[in-house]
Amino acid sequence: MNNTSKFELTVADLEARNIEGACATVESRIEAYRTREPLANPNLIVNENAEAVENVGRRIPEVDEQELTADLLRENLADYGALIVRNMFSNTTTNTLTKAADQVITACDDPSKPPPANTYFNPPTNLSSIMPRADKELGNTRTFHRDSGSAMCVEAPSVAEALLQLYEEKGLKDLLGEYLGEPPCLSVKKWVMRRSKLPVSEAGWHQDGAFMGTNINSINMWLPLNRCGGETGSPGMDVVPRRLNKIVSADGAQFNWSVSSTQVTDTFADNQPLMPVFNAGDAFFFDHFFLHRTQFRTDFTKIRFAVETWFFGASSFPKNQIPLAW
Ligand SMILES: O=C(O)CCC(=O)C(=O)O
Repeated sequence: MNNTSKFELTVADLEARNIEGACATVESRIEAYRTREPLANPNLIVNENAEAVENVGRRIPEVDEQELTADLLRENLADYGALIVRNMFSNTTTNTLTKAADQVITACDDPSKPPPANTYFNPPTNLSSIMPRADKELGNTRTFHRDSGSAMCVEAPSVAEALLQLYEEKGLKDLLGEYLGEPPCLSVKKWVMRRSKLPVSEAGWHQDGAFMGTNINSINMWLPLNRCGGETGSPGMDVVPRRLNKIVSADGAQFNWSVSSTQVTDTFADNQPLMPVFNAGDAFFFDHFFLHRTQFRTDFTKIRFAVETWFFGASSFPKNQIPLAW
C-alpha cells in the first residue's frame, strides 16, 4: 500500500467522540441493509466447483504493509488461503484498541446491569429488531460472545466508528473493495473484539463459511493486539495452511459448523496445522473457507486481545450475519 497514512488511534481521540452521533450513524448503517438482499448469483472469488488447489507449501506467507496490494492478497489467498501483513498498526493504536476491547467486553459482562451510555457501551436501538427472531437471537448472540470472551463492536458505536476511520485512513476500504470487486460492507455479528478466556477450549476448528454460507465474497482481517501464538504463552491461532474451496465435513465435531481434531489430522496429513507467532498490530487476512481455531494448548499463561473484522462484497454478503453499510 503506497498511500499508507500515519493515522494513529489514541484513547483521547476515541473518548472525545460524540457518543450519540456515533450511535445514530451505526443505526443508519444497519438500516441501510434491513431490506437489502444479496445477489442470487454473485461473481464468486472462490469457486466451490473448481478443482482443489494444489498445495504450494506448508507456510503462511508474510509481507510488509508497503507491499500489500489487492493483487498480492488475491494471489496469496489463492495459493495458501491466508496472508500475514506485518506491522500494519502502530503501538499507539493497538494500545488504544486493547483498552477499548477490555472495556467493551467488561461492559457487556452482566446483561442485567448495563452501564450508562459511554464510549465503550451504547448499543444501537435497532439491534434486536434487525435480528431474524428479534430479542431471542440477540440474546443468544450476546450469550455466545460472553461465553467466548468476545463482544460485538457495534455494542460500542464510538469504537466501531473509530475502527472504520482507522481502516479507511489505512487505505483498506479501497484495497478491500478492489479485492472484493465491489465496495465492502461489514457485519453486526462478525465484527468482534476478543479477550481470550483461559484455559482455551479444544473444540474450535472451523471454517466461517460453515455458518455464513458459501455463496458470498469475504475477507477477514484478524488483528492481534499483543504478541501471541507459537510458544509465546498467549493464544494465537492454529491454522491449516492451504487454500480450501469447500466446507470440510463436520463428522465427529462438537457443532455442525465445526471440524473435529481427528478430521483435521486425517484429512490434512500432508498439511499439518501451524501455529504462527503474531505481534501486536499485524494483520492476518483469510476468507470463509480457511480452516482455523483459537490456538489450543493447556499451558497458556497470558490473555490475548484481538479485533476480528469480516468484510463482504456489498451485494455478496451473508444476510444471516446482519450486514451493515460502510
Ligand atoms: O480470535 C480467535 O481466537 C478466533 C478468531 C476467529 O475464529 C476468526 O477470526 O474467525
